[in-house]
Amino acid sequence: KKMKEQISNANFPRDKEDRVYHIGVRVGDIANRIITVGDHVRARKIAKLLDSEEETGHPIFERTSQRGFLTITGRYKDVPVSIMAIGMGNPMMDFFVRETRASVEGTLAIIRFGSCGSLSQLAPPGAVIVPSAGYCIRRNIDYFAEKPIYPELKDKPYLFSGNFKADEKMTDILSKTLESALAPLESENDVGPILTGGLNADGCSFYSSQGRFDPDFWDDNENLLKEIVTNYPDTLSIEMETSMLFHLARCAHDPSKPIKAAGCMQVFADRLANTFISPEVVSVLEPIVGKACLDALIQVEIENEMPIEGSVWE
Ligand code: R1P
Ligand code: URA
Repeated sequence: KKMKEQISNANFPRDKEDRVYHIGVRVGDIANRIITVGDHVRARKIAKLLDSEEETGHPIFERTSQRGFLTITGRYKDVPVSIMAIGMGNPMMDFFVRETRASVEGTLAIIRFGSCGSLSQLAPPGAVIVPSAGYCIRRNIDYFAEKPIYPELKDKPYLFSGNFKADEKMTDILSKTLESALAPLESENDVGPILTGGLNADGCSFYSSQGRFDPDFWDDNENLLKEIVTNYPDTLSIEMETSMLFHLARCAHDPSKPIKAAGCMQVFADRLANTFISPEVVSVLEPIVGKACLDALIQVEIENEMPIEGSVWE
């Protein structure tokens, strides 16, 4: 039987070859410019747009970790980029951002390309939202506990965080790139519009903390969508990772290693009209948005991009 590899350093675990524990990569495997998505299928579709190995003379790096993180690194229009699928939710975003930060030198420019629910009539399924900031809505499990350790936390079933900003310049580049990519399609397909500048909410669940009703559980979330509008009337989108990305970008405090982050989400669920996007619209929209994300990503100014060497590039 194959022995599991020895891991060193319980504080920030890595294997013998220096790969971080959950995403399974090491320095040289990830580019400074990254597109992150939830699902592997979307990541692989975007990866088809990378320059081919024949064109570049460099292999495209690909690794799926035991924990399901997928990293694909290559070049797009000659610029090194990575496409990373991370799964769902704030904890996965935390694994991705921290372990990626530990595996790349210099500035990180990260664009999240996700899907979301819409809380605005201006953003039906097929629209794309480019938020300028985001906050988190967390289920307050103390509200549901018989004996909370802190009784003062017992009165609210859901807690709202403050706002965290996206990188302004990156958001502007992304928005413009999306506008010009989608404009030719908007009249004939159910795609668009692009909405830039509202707020994104990350729920800690797809269900209770996004105001979905589930008869099998005690959730006390009947007023949650109204509370969102009261607390943050500019909210356009609700999903599960983008605000966490903005939050962690703010908390990356080494000035020589900043994280610049922006996000765009295709609207899958209209939470006001209770409708969902069709697969046909996704198949038109997703490749266009994916390409626009790559085109935006390579325009971002990066002061200290890693030299193109290391395991991926040899
Ligand atoms: C839920 O269906 C998932 O879809 C959204 C949410 O944030 C959550 O991860 O994004 P992705 O399509 O990128 O996964
Ligand atoms: N992703 C979410 O998290 N929520 C939605 O409603 C749709 C996609």
